This record gives sequence, C-alpha cells and structure tokens, in this order.
Amino acid sequence: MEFSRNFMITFPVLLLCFSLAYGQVSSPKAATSATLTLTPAPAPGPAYVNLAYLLSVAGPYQTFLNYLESTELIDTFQNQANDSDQGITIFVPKDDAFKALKKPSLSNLSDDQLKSVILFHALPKYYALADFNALSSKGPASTLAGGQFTLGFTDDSGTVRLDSGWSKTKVTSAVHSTDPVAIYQVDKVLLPEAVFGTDIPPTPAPAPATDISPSADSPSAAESKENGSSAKSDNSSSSANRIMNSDIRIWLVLAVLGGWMAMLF
Ligand SMILES: *[C@@H]1O[C@H](CO)[C@@H](O)[C@H](O)[C@H]1NC(C)=O
Ligand SMILES: *[C@@H]1O[C@H](CO)[C@@H](O)[C@H](O)[C@H]1NC(C)=O
Ligand SMILES: CC(=O)N[C@H]1CO[C@H](CO)[C@@H](O)[C@@H]1O
Ligand SMILES: CC(=O)N[C@H]1CO[C@H](CO)[C@@H](O)[C@@H]1O
Repeated sequence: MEFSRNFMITFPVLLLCFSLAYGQVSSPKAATSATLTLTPAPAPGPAYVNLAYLLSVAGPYQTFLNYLESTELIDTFQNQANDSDQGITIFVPKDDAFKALKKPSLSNLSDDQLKSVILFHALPKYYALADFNALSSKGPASTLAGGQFTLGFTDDSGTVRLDSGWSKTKVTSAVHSTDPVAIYQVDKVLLPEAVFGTDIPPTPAPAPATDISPSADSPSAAESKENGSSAKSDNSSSSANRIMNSDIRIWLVLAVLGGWMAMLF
C-alpha cells in the first residue's frame, strides 16, 4: 500500500521530469508551408471578377494589393479585367517576396517608376497556363507597363518560368484562371530592366550579378551564400547550450524529487 501510494506520486513527477527534458531538446520546428490556393471556376457565364476582392481573399497578396491601391492602378487593372475581348493575366508575388526584396528595393523609386513596376506584373491579355508554350516561342511579351517593359517566358515541361532580366521566377500556383481573368502566383517580385537596369543607385556592378546568376532554384542559391563560418559557427555552441540547459533542468527536478521522497519515507 505504502509503496503503491508513493509510486503513484513519484511516477507522474518522473514523467513530467522527462517530458520537460526531452521536450526541450526535441522541440518541433514550425514547418511553415505555403498554402497554395486554387479557387474553383465560377460556373455561370463571363462573371465580373472583382480583382481587389479576389486578391484580398485568395492568398498572402496584401502587399501587392496595397501597391495597386496606393498607386491607383487598381482601376487600370480592373478595367483591363472588365474587357472581355482581351482580358488580363496577372503575376502576383506573395507578401514574402516583397519582404525578401532587399538590394533593389521599391522604396527609392519615383511614383512613375513604382507604377511601371506594378504594371509590369500584368499582360494585357488572358493567357491560360497552356498558352505559355506558344507564347514563349514568340519572344519577350509586352506587359501593361508598355513598350520596353517585356517579360520572357519559357514553358519548362508544364512549369511556366518568367525572366525579367533582374528576376527569374516561376508560376507556383494558379489563383484564378477563367477567361478573361488569369491570376498566377509567382515566387519573386518582377523587377524590370527598364527601371532597375539604369537606375540602380549606389552599387550597380555587384548587385545585378548576384541576383541574376543563381537561377530560379533559389534554395541552392541561398545555401551557397551561407557556406561561410558565420552560419555554421553557432550550431555547436547553441546545441551545447541547449543540452546543458536540459541537464541542469533534469538535475534540479531530480534534487527536488529526492528531497520529496526523503520526506515521504
Ligand atoms: C468593371 O465592371 C464592373 C461591373 O460591370 C463595374 O462595376 C466596374 O465599375 C468596372 N470597373 C472598371 C474599372 O471598369
Ligand atoms: C534609398 O532609400 C534609403 C532608405 O529608404 C536611403 O537610405 C538611401 O539613401 C536611398 N538611396 C538613394 C540613392 O536614394
Ligand atoms: C562557394 C563559396 O561561396 N565559397 C565561399 C565560402 O565562404 C568563404 C568565406 O567564409 C568565401 O571566401 C568563399 O568564397
Ligand atoms: C563552425 C562549427 O563549429 N561547426 C560545427 C557544427 O557542428 C558540427 C558537428 O557537431 C561540427 O563538426 C562543426 O565543427
């Protein structure tokens, strides 16, 4: 009786002790996975597509939508979307893509340059994903920003890749694709050469080289940048710290437990 009562008290405490120690070591990493949304096509007829509404509900596109609204280009886009003869194809970068934009940032652009950059994210015509194969063979395509603002496309066995000179990226999901409105998500903000090729402020030479050379497969590019000792040096010390912390924790709990059991017996 005495034993089982003590056991019933000490067993949960031991469990707690171990779960604390191990929980510390093997804390789960927050796996943030991008959710790709594909809104189903509305059934009846050529319905009016409200771009501002669609972008606000379809994904993490708030930054792009904010730029559309602050530049008042939302009307230009919506007008093009309303044109059922031509339609519109929009490449919308995720909010993350704007956050990742460091070297050529949008903050230094004049109003006109900013408008050009935003207009650069749309083609004045509806293209289904299947149309890009044919489009890619016709050379660079003009965007809503006009003449010299062209985007190159390649259809890489079903993956549509975009090349603006400054940024190479690809279509990662179809947000909406019903004639006359197509909205495709892209991984990067599209930076036109016509703006950034001539107006890069302080350090023109190194910036474009590092941005252009690693192609669309950005993970490997990011890794190769982190080969230096700074990225690795904290691995040993931080994990050692964690192990030391959990050791101290175990010993503390065991000490308390020991005192407690001494009192019980
Ligand atoms: C687009 O069409 C809708 C519905 O017909 C209309 O309410 C809206 O004002 C139009 N917007 C533009 C910018 O043409
Ligand atoms: C660009 O903007 C940043 C701050 O946003 C500023 O520090 C920098 O001087 C600007 N560069 C030029 C060339 O205007
Ligand atoms: C391939 C590569 O990026 N190598 C770099 C690794 O980091 C050192 C500095 O720690 C650079 O000198 C190398 O160029
Ligand atoms: C820079 C550095 O200290 N890196 C260490 C990271 O952890 C591995 C494995 O413990 C060590 O071999 C490295 O030296």
